[in-house]
Amino acid sequence: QRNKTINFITKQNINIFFSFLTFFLHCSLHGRYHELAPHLVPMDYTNDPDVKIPLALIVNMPELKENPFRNRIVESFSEDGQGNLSFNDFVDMFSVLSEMAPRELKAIFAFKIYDFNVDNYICKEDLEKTLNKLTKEELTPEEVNLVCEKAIEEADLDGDNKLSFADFENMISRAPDFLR
Ligand SMILES: [Ca+2]
Ligand SMILES: [Ca+2]
Repeated sequence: QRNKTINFITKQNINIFFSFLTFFLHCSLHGRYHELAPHLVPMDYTNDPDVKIPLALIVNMPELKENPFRNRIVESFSEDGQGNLSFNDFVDMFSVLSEMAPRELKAIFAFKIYDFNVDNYICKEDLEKTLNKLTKEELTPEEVNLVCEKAIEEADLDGDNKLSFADFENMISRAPDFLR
């Protein structure tokens, strides 16, 4: 019996299993995508229609509704940069937000989310916005200022006073829970 089980777990079978898993994930996500905007999203996706759902509808999903970064999250996955999500963008977003996503991928999107002014750096203003969202503006401006200055000082490896992706990776490697 045991040998039979081991024989069944061949590489090919594992690949088939994952294609099925991906297929089912796509089907269930397509259902969710359709529900968000039944008037925009057709049920039939065989011809890959050029459909996008606006940010305002996506941020109301239960997974995002309570998240202080919901707008930034959706904007980061929006290929057109306006916050509209195609079905592919939508699938990408769910894949990265899932527990199973690789750490590196989560880091890339976390960086995009915190880079509010989209200049590929996290500067002090970006960090201030981040902190204000996380603390629901419970800190005084002086406290926010101090925390952000300190965080940049700690993580800024090349001393240009802002965080590149390399600096950012350095920062989160020292705080293993950060990406959650
Ligand atoms: Ca920035
Ligand atoms: Ca730097």
